[in-house]
Amino acid sequence: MKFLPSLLALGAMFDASLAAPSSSLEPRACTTPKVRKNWASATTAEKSAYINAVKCLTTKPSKLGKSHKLYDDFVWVHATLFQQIHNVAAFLPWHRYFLTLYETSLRQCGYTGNMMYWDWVADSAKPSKAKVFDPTTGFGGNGNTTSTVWGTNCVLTGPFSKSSGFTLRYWNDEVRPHCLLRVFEPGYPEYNITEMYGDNYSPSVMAQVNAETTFDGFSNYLENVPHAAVHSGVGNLNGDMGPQSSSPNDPLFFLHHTQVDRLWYLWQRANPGARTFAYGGYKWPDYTPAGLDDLMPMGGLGANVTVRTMMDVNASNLCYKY
Ligand SMILES: *[C@@H]1O[C@H](CO)[C@@H](O)[C@H](O)[C@H]1NC(C)=O
Ligand SMILES: *[C@@H]1O[C@H](CO)[C@@H](O)[C@H](O)[C@H]1NC(C)=O
Ligand SMILES: *[C@@H]1O[C@H](CO)[C@@H](O)[C@H](O)[C@H]1NC(C)=O
Ligand SMILES: *[C@@H]1O[C@H](CO)[C@@H](O)[C@H](O)[C@H]1NC(C)=O
Ligand SMILES: [Cu+2]
Repeated sequence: MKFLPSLLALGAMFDASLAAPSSSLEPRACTTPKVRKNWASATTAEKSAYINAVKCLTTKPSKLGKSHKLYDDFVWVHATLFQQIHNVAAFLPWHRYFLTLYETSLRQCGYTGNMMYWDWVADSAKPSKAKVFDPTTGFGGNGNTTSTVWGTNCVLTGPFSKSSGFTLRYWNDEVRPHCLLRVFEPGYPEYNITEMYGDNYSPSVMAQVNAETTFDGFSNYLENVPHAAVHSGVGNLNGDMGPQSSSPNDPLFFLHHTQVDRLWYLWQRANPGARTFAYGGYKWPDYTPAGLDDLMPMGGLGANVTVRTMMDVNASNLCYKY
């Protein structure tokens, strides 16, 4: 293998010759980060622009060349990669990347705003009253909970209601067309179960999550307690937001995950020197230690990128703030 060093040297020279001195090839600095807003404080016009762009995704062709719409690409990729991206170190950076690809698709549908988040910590005492569930300016409310048969709990109000004609193609990774399904957890005070499991994402729980000082500790706590409780609280077993690999079926998924991303960002910013590139835990499929140079698969929705590229939201490829 004597030839290796010289080949590597040649490669380096070749790279140097490609890097033209023109400053136009330099990545642009992130001088004006895009601001991701709280849904609850967005204007009615901003909310309707966002919702119209989501509906537009359901009319555009698949980027994966599949016989479903662009919206379904996001559901499909999340469902098929599910085990690779949950309960592993890449949970937070993978979903950060997924959100940016979704935001790019919304912009291709004419949306000029940024992703918005649902601050469920603020709404944890009475989640069902959250503005995201508003029947006219939000994502509609609960499903019809008359029956417990799968497929009957259709959302009755708002832009994604059954009567709006909004339909979804997948349930987990199977083709099972259905209306948008939600089954809010009603809460059972006698069993200490709060409405939509809100006590799992209260300010006091979030204070405990934020007190974690390692990436691994923070990520696992955030994923398994507040993040999981919001999924179950909105969807339960028969709703799209429940513990389903197809949970991006519910357009609220993306506001939920923008909040998860924001909580990570706030944790990073609480100690940027130590935490911006703090990463650790285990990776799929062998559960060996994870690292910043691990590649994250995106199922063809975007290039496979390293974890490192998703750590700093102030880098030119992300360039946003909360
Ligand atoms: C973000 O990047 C810009 C340009 O590189 C820099 O001026 C600014 O200080 C950075 N902000 C933070 C919060 O790191
Ligand atoms: C709710 O579901 C029940 C049973 O599936 C059905 O009979 C009823 O018409 C539904 N209600 C509405 C408002 O769609
Ligand atoms: C509910 O919580 C209270 C206070 O923590 C506790 O005393 C009670 O035993 C709990 N009830 C049930 C059914 O778990
Ligand atoms: C991305 O990674 C997956 C495996 O994780 C691989 O099958 C696929 O070919 C890669 N795609 C690209 C464009 O490199
Ligand atoms: Cu997920």
